[in-house]
Amino acid sequence: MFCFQCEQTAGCTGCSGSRGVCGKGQDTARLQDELTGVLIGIARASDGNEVTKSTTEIIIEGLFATLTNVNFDNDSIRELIRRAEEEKEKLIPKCSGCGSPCSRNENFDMESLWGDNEDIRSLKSLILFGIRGMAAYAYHAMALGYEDEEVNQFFYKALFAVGQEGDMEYLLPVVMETGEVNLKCMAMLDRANTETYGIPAPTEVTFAVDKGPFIVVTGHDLKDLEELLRQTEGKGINIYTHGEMLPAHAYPKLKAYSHLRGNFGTAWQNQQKEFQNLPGAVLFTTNCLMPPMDSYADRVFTTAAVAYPGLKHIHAVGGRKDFTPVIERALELGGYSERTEFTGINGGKKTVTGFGHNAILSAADKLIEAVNNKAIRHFFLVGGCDGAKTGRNYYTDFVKQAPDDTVILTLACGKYRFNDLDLGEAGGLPRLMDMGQCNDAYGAVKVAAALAEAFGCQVNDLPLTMVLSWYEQKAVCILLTLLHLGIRNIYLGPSLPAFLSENVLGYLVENYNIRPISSAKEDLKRILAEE
Ligand code: SF4
Ligand code: SF3
Repeated sequence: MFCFQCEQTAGCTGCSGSRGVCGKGQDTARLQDELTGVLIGIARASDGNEVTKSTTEIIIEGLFATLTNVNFDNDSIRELIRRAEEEKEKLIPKCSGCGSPCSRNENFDMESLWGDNEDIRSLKSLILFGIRGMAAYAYHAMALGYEDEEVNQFFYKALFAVGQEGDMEYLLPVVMETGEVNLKCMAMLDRANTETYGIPAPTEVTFAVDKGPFIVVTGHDLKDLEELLRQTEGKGINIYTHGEMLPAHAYPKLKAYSHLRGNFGTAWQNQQKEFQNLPGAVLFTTNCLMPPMDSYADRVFTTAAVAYPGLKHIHAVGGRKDFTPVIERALELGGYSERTEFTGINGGKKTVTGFGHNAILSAADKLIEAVNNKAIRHFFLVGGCDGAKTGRNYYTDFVKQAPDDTVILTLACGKYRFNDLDLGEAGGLPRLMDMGQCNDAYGAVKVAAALAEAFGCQVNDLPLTMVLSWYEQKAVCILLTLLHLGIRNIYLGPSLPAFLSENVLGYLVENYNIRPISSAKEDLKRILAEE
């Protein structure tokens, strides 16, 4: 196997041998490559042939399934391969009986990509990993009935490019277009979430678990959470968010369920510790799933693109999901016998979420005034993924050491490093504002654009610095979106992606001044000195 798509890749170069650092086995990695190869085959076969809704669905599902920490289950990947082959066959029925094959519609062999010239491999990886992340967002929007033809068409274009012989001149524009289209995709998901569940508003969320049966829901899919809330109503079961599901508390239509009680646990990499002997059931709607330990595997359920051998999967039948097995397991386990307090990483008992772009921009006047009268000196967007590697305490240190006249905007699961801290206020505004999930990077872009307009400058001239942490492929598409918008001086950590070749990294540094993080103290000093 060869895989280097995530930040924890072995030796900062690539996972090989029998198992990746994430626990993905070589057989699974090979099947994921095979699936990607068929998806490229579909993109090739779509040239001149009309695709249907089901063709695009398998592309989106197939890409999502290959994201880090989503699908470890060979049988379900084989089923995706079967469905993908079937869709391809529908596009090119004549080819199956052809006596002189031209290889134009063949599946792609991913080995040829992994063994390619390192710059080509790097650019193609940026495209492929970027669309894997984007597919996750398109999938959530699709679940709520939202689609965008331009986004859908781009999946074919990008997959085609990955399978195509091409130089930097051909591939670089596709890399940048991935960022551009991902912005549209995140905007679509923002519309889907807010039109379905209302505009998020700042909401306090506690880390305690009440007495009695409960279910912990993790991942990014609000539709699955809503369905579970509906099915557990009046059953004496409480629901707790976990990981990236935390911002769900801020949506009016989800908050309206009184049994959506609080948040359990922190970011994904702590799950093996936090779920030990948990007296409740856990539902994974997306990444990040870690191989479950025996002490809790019998209470973990997966749905949608997530799968792991031996874990019970909740399938959609006729567009509906029946969560009865999860509910029954939660009732069997019974929960804690009394209210049990937990804390965040820094000992805090609660957090506040729900500072989406609407909430922040509704306080725009206050914010502008605070900047003008120097009550707020600088904004930091400290956002992105969390992860297991040491060195990520940089982000906690950074937030703790940021001066009192600075404001921290945050999003995604990396915020668990500091979201239980009480940072007080600056200019009458909270100094720490949680904008939501990783896809709410769209909101951060909107806020930055609105501030630039208000101050009559470019986003790069604002007193705003992005300090990002990456782990998986959603962070890749978000980074590409920021680059597409021309945002410079991004601080990126905890380490740089293994799939950036020296030349490609050189290009990004030269054109966007991407900077690897150093120490919180040094970086803060440098950023504030450059103001
Ligand atoms: Fe390794 Fe990450 Fe790939 Fe898993 S997803 S095999 S940890 S590079
Ligand atoms: Fe986290 Fe896995 Fe990326 Fe949506 S849940 S941000 S790592």
